Amino acid sequence: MSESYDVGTRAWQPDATEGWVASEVIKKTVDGSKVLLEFQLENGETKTLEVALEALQSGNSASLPPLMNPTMLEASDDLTNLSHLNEPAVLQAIRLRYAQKEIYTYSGIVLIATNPFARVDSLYVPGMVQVYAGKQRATQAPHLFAIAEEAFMDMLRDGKNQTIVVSGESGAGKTVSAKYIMRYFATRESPDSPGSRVKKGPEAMSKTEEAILATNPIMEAFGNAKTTRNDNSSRFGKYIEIMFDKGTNIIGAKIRTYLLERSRLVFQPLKERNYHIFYQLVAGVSDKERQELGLLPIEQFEYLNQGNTPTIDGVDDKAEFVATKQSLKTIGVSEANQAEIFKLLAGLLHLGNVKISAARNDSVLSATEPALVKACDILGIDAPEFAKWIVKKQLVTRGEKITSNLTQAQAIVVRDSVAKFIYSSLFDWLVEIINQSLATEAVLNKVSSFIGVLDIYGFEHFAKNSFEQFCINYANEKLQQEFNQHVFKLEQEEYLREQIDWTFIDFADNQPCIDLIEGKLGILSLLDEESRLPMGSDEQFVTKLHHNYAADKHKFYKKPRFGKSSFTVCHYAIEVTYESDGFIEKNRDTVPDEHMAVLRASTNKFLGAVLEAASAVREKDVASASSNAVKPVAGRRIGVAVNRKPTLGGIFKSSLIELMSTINSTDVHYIRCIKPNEAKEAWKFEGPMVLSQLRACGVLETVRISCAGYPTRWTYEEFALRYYMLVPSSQWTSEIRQMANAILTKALGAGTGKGLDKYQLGLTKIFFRAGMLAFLENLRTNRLNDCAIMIQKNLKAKY
Ligand code: AD9
Ligand code: MG
Repeated sequence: MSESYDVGTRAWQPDATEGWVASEVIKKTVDGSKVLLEFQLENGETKTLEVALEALQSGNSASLPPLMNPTMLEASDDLTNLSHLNEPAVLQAIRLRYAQKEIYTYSGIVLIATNPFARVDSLYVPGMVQVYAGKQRATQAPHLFAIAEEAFMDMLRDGKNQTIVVSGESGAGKTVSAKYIMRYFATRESPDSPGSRVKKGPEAMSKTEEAILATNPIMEAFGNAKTTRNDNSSRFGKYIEIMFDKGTNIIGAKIRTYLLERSRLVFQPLKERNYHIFYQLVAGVSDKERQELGLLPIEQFEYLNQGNTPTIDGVDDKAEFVATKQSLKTIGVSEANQAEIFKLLAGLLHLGNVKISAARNDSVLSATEPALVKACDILGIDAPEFAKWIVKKQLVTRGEKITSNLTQAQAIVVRDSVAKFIYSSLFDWLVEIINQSLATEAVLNKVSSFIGVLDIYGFEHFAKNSFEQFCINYANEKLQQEFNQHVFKLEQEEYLREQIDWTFIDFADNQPCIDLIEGKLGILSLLDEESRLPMGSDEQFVTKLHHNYAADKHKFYKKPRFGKSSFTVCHYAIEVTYESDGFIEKNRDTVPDEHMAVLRASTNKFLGAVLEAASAVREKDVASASSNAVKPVAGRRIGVAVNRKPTLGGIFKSSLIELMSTINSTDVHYIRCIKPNEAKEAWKFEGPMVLSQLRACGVLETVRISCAGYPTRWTYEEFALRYYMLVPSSQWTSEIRQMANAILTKALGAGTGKGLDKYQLGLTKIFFRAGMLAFLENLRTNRLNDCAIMIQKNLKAKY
């Protein structure tokens, strides 16, 4: 067997730059109980390895290099077909396929999509929808259309709602994939409609389908921005339900969004930008509007120039503005309302330019400061009152009002908090408008089932990780748990159905890590507690965390060796250390009451409507947040002025719980997007980077799960047809099971007691352990070679 590492055996050696490098055994020397293996590496190096004979025989040595697959399997379009299911083999399959410009590969039920960073037009031409419509997944090359089709067919067959979860790190291709999926549904003809399965072109789409597709440019203009990792990075999570009626016509859609990055509005790191819409606005308005809104060049707006990159290569903000306006029109936002939106945006830009000066420890802001006047004018708010509450704060203690001065830095924080609040309200309002237009009462009454597409930020691990990464990684823990349970359930259900002998195995459940974050005494609950103290601070928060979980009190928590202000969570993908700096402020996410009063008194009716819609959305969130509320910990003293406003962490938690319950009530399909290189270069594949993503998105974990079970399965017929030559022709029979048994006995020693740990006989299929397929293939190749030699000999003897 190849596990004995005989000469010629191919195996993987670790490599710092490539991840792994191929090698072959060129010499094997047995010396008593020791074996010396000599490898020739593909990169020209050689390597020797000494192992115990016993370890080699049992295959139980961690030091043995992982085996390579037979060449015919190496670039398999489904990883679960690989016989040796180890990390390097998985990586090799994806790498080889990518080199052949095949960006899609299955890993069982999961579709892995490796970003080409180049247009692959042939993959998405309208005719491609035809190729996948109405076909079984296994009959076509891997594609996201196949996953979309499968969801569609499942919905049709079972009448059940479906979800397609698209995940991956920033720039991996989630949003592009999600858009292609939406387009697939919009351009696929419903089965009971006459004519071809694919509509002729965009003109054949219904108004509703057009409107659904129009939500993409809108959401991207307001929620996407250039970051260093992606020129069009989504700064929010999105779940869109595409609604179908009984006849499987698309009749509407509903969008839910998660945690828009608020800080970007007021701060952008170097080489990054604010939300696209601002640059579109400045580039695209008419001269008249520019005059009215007092729009300055981008360089002169504080909120737009911090990243020092006003433009994006290959993007024409002016043209994009036209497209955004067109899309707004398509979903029913009138030009008058559009003008109101742009006015608000201009107001925010002026707000960012308000100069607050310092006088000793206090801040100073005159009600006649030009940018302030302009901003207040546009927003319809009272300038003196607004200016006052930017430089002062009011505390109410025992019925008494005490006003104190803010420092310059504090005043800027307050100014920015108002701007962030207005922008996130505008974003919520937009989502609400989209939903009002696409999920009307009439639609909701008619909807029979939906397919949800989740485009949500993947696991994040940077040099510095903050509150946003904490929330994002928390979301990924929840999704990972759902994924693991799903994969396990499916796997074990098949074993049950086939009635094979199987003890249910455990998997690395991440529930304890989720408990650490969202549990009764979890990190979010301690964060809320600290956020509600008037004097709550980031340092105190971390001290409490250390006190509660450090020193081995919690398996998934660590106190970092250096720095008092950080804490480490052991996530399923990797350990992440979070800097507590800003956690409290971001979690509170509040605007001072005095400012709320000023805003509510605005004469700008549109602003009033935006705030109202946003507060309705918030109230809904709060209602569900308090039903999952983090209750104050009994016996703990909570500060005097306990503030019961919902926190961002609390709202995020309840929206996640709601999302998970939606997803759990649907059938789930998975697409894992992989970013193959950091530089966003076309067709470049960096092994270590891909490996770490495969690990983070759970592909390697599922591979591990498969290895623990019986990953290869053949029907009796498939098996007999492929391997009949392994038994003498005297044993050949058309009785398929008997035939299969004969082969198994001959090849794998069934009946000798050794068989069971290699395979099991199910009702309709034979289940093989990992490695068995490669072994059988080897036997088959040898047998065929022998035959060929024999035939040649016979021929020679004859002639
Ligand atoms: V983020 O978490 O929102 O920052 P995404 O959404 O995962 O990220 P996105 O879909 O925006 O990434 O893709 C990034 C870029 O990769 C795109 O702008 C395209 O230039 C490129 N891309 C992604 N998928 C494909 C594809 N299937 N074909 C060609 C692609 N290019
Ligand atoms: Mg995206």
